[in-house]
Amino acid sequence: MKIIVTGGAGFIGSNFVFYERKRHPEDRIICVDSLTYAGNLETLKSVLDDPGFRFVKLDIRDREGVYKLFEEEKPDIVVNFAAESHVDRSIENPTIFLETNIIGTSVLMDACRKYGIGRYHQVSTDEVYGDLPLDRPDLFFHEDTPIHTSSPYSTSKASADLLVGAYHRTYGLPTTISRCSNNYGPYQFPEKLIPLMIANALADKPLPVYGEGLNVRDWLYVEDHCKAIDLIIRKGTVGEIYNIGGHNEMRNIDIVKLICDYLGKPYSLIEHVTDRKGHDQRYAIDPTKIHKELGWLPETKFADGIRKTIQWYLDNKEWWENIVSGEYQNYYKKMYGNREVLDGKEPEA
Ligand code: NAD
Ligand code: TDX
Repeated sequence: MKIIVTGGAGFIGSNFVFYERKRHPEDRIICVDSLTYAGNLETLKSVLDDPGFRFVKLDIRDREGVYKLFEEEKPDIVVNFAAESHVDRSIENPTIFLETNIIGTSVLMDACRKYGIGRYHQVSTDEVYGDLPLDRPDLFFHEDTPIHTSSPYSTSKASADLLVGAYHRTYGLPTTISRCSNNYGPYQFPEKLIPLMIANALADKPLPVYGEGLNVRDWLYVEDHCKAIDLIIRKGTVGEIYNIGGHNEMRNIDIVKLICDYLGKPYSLIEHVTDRKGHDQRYAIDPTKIHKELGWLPETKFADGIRKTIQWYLDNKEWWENIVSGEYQNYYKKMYGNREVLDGKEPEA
């Protein structure tokens, strides 16, 4: 089988490429990525010479380029990871989120209609459901929870999901959608909570926690997400949506403290700073459907996953130090320079 994986030079996409090459070496993977600030060819260096792998630098908004590739490769499956993925950036500049996440998705699906496809899979997010209140731990996101977005990022992802549903109903495109909770693991860009805190802690820099840090995220080890997508594209039912999550809810402040503990850094590095605008309170996925229908269960316990992740960042400093020493410095100043430090230092561990 030939599988086009878009966004394969990013965090989850690259982990998916590695998972597929190992799990299904008989399949051919064509990775499409325009290498934005978040894409890194260095990440894919272990597979670049693999005969079952091809890298194509291409923007999913480039209709002509995408059609040409489909004509050449005649893929059986498309898995679309390519996206602008950082909520804070979407608050600064929504336009690119609409262009890549919505228009890009429509270009890919038009190519699937034109050249034919066995499956188009859209990698979506739990953020399309909006948030849950902190004082209702009994509530979870189900596949039929109404879409109710908060940020330009989540709105662009929800719009793409609606478009996928429309292409399925209107044109009969064989689609599936997965909506996953927060991922962590190797190769995550250091703008995201866990790698940002690891990188800052190692440099003894302040750890900027938005507001009180009481917001809750449901963390899943990236390989478990990859395994779920692999099951959906091979065994999932066309037209369906699958929630993916590990029932592993944690408050941001507790994650940051845990990273301090692992690295032997003092909690006094923690700085509570101005909150994210429109900050979602709590995400919590009910993954019953994918468990019952496809037998998926997360395999990596958080204690193991976070240990492996921190160790990966310690062992692969060159990978992220290259990133944080470049353009990222300007991003960091712009994003964090104007955030006020709020009162209240953390007591020592
Ligand atoms: P990422 O930002 O690390 O990677 C995105 C990749 O897409 C990069 O390699 C980038 O170069 C590429 N890309 C961006 N615009 C492109 C374009 N126009 N054409 C071609 N390539 C382009 O993101 P990630 O965290 O790996 O997320 C991957 C997908 O999973 C996204 O669709 C995201 O919405 C979704 N998701 C992420 C999480 C999470 O916790 N990170 C959770 C649920 C869902
Ligand atoms: O410096 C920070 N300080 C902080 O307190 C950063 C970067 C984040 N936070 C908080 C905001 C969130 O409550 O940590 C939490 C996690 O933030 P992010 O890592 O930016 O992730 P989130 O906004 O939850 O979105 C992620 O999960 C869903 C991904 O980035 C999305 O692509 C995915 O769809």
